Amino acid sequence: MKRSDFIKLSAAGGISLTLGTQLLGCTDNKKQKKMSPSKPISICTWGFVNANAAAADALESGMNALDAAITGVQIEEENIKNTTVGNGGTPDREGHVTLDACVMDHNGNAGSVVFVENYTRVATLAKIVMEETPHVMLAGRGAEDLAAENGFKKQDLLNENTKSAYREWLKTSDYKPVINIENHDTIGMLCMDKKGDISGACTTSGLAYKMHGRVGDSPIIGSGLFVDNEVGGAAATGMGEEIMKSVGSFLIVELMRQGKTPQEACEEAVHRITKKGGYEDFQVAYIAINKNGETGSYCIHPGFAMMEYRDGKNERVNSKSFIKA
Ligand code: SD4
Repeated sequence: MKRSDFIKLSAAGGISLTLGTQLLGCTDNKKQKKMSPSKPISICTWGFVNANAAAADALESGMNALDAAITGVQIEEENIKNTTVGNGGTPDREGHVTLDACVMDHNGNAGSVVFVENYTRVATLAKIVMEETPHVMLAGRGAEDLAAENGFKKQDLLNENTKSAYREWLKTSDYKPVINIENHDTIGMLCMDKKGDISGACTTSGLAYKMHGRVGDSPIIGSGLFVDNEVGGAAATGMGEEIMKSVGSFLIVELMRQGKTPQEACEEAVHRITKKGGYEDFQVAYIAINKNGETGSYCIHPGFAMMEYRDGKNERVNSKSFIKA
């Protein structure tokens, strides 16, 4: 059996790798905090079992944290059923699918692309911006030119499903963010490799039926993703406007630097948003990992979960929420 099949199976509850009392399936954050640090580790937003398994597989075979995170999120970029990322992304109000992504490595290097049409592997493109240009962020046409120069396949990202959903939406053109359904399926991933280095990636098509040209938090270093290898990393999903206004991922890493656990830091970052009020209609969720391998996650509304891989187990961890279920 290939290791990746094994990791997926393990996540599905078919095989238990570790000794002790931990069973497969859902765990809560408290239990996670008690786990002794072990490497490698991979966490990601929502229940992306295959993406996290792909990252875990890569990490276990010795890949560095950045490439493992990109390998993981690429599963969702290629997943036609994910209507918030890559290939299956929902269009904006004008019918254009526009993608955003960023990456950050253990040396503090960062790359980002925004408003990219017709190319799907945007986390990889963000890495190219980071490694092969003197810049951190490229937008629109410039990013697309870079993709073409690097042999990316040009494709129409609007497929039959998203096209017909868009036609349906046009009948009312009603715009209201919906909590926890598929217009919130952005993948942010944080990996700690065998050396203990932390890196991350975040990729999205943004909010469904957003205004043409709108860019959210996901490709913004410090908002959708932030990594400081001395401290840890954080990633976000949900209403980008709120995450950007509080620079959520950077905030979480700085709170961890001051001594908060990943769980405490995620909670504080959510509270910075909820204390302003008006959060009834939108979701924000964070995940974080620190240098000791402790993890945490927190969200406004119930229903968010992260995937966590360590010790051969790929588990769904239901997140605590500010509003109780
Ligand atoms: C955005 N944060 O563009 C993204 C949306 C999201 O799951 O997370 N969707 O605002």
